[in-house]
Amino acid sequence: MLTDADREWWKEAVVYQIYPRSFDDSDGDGIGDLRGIVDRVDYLDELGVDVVWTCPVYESPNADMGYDIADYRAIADEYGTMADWEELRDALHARDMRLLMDLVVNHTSDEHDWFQASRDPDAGKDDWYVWREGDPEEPPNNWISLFGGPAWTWDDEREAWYLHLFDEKQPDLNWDNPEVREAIYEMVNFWLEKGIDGFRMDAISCISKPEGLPDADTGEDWFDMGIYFNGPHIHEYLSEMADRTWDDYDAMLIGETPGAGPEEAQAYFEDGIDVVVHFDHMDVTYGPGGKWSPDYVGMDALAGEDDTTLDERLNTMDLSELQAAIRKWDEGVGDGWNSLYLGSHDQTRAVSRFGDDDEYHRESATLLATFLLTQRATPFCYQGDELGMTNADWDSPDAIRDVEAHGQVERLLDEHDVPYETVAPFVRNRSRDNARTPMQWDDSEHAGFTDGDPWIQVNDDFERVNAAAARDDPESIFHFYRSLIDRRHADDVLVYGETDYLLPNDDYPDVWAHRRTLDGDSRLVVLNWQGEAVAVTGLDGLDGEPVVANYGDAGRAGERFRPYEARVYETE
Ligand code: TEU
Repeated sequence: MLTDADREWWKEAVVYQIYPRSFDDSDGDGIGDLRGIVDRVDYLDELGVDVVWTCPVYESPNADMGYDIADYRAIADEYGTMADWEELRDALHARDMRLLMDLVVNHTSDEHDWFQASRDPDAGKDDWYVWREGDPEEPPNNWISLFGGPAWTWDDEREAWYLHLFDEKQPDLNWDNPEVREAIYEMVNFWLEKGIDGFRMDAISCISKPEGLPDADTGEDWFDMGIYFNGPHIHEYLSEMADRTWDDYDAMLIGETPGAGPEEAQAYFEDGIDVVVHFDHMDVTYGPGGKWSPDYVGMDALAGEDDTTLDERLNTMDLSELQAAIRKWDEGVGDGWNSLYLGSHDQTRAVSRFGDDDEYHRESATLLATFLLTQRATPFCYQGDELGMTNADWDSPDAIRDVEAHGQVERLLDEHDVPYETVAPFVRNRSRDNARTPMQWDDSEHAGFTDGDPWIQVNDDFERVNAAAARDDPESIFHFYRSLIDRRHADDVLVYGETDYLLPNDDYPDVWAHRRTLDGDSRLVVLNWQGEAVAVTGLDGLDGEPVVANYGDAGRAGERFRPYEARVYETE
């Protein structure tokens, strides 16, 4: 029985993620900004989302596009002013939406005052980062940065190594130092007092480092989970932070917790984190070698195959693996709560990856919407996914903006003696830049994103895929999202119901079906996740009229499902 005590606003919310740099540019410098978001608040309201999470807009040299923060309390000039931020907060609050921002505290920029002071052993901050003395030719251990290359950089000024799990311009803070923690709590309280409604805690599982910084197990799988994540003091520090900061507020805390499984997540929930963000369902399209390994497709194939075949091969997915990942978290979440996303600023475009962005663009994008919005997890919609934005072409390495893609492409070209064109299809299906091309507002120049030169290329398909066209077309992906968001808001079964996983099975490897049940009421969700029609027999409840369907005609009943057909039924 669902009681009021079970309810939480952040469980019932739909989150919309904004990458400010690429959302809307109000002043013609080619970079999206806060005023641009203010101008689009009505769009967000029309879509019906409840929470807006913006990626970093703090002062930053942008080595990692704002995830390298130089001043936590200042808005970068290119994004506007603190007054603009306050206006955005007020505009959202006036429409009953909440505003979250990234809290990036595993590392700062190397240009942050704290790091600059830390380079000088006499400036009183020598222990604020993870420094090691030693031989300038030999890093303190074998750790590798998540962006490729060693995780250590030698600093000539201090004559010591500093650790960076990400880019060399993102030195890791030393959380073992109480002064560092204190400074972070003060900064968090600064934003809470300003009326922020919560945080998405970036790479939060990385903040506590293992005692003695032992070598990682760099066998074939260099990404040694045990070493990088969930360190020995993580829960001590997080519960201390909760106690000193957000425990006094009704804030939503989203923990980005790479390397944590559902069991580990229980401890994060106890620390006061409301929802966790995991990556298991993202891994299903990567192949055994991981995101940036071309091995399972093969370098020769990359050079030889046509683009469409390559796009398919690089996004091959076993639906049962996807279900296993979702199910593992749904069944393992315990008293906690999951989030669910299909796209983010760190991923390629959902419809290109999990759907068919060509022949079945609308059908597969709306199938993905149905998947996203009918699970027991707070759904996150990434900007542009509600329009079915697609992966772009990256014909020249000069078009690449992302530090990860640059690093990994350099490594690939080094390791395999091939020209850039060979790896370009791989970039198209892996680079985070795909999610960062400008939001497509209309079919005017630069997709209506800017009057200037966009900081990153606009996707070629903007004349077809854009918000103005989508708002005009009642059958659009946008309106499908909008009405499904409405439905979720009105239906406790879709938010709180328990899930039974029905398909895929051996007979239907490409059909997804699940049933949500709450207090005797249930919803059946069936998704034909393939470009072929299929007759699905043996599922109870397909005879009636679906309450959600992505094919608008009378044929949307019974056992026959057309390519990427998605339906939801109310069943007993
Ligand atoms: O990402 C943390 C993280 O685990 C990344 O390695 C992520 O898996 C990777 O981007 C996938 O390719 C967060 C932010 O979301 C990301 O944008 C930042 O670059 C990173 O932290 C460093 O702050």
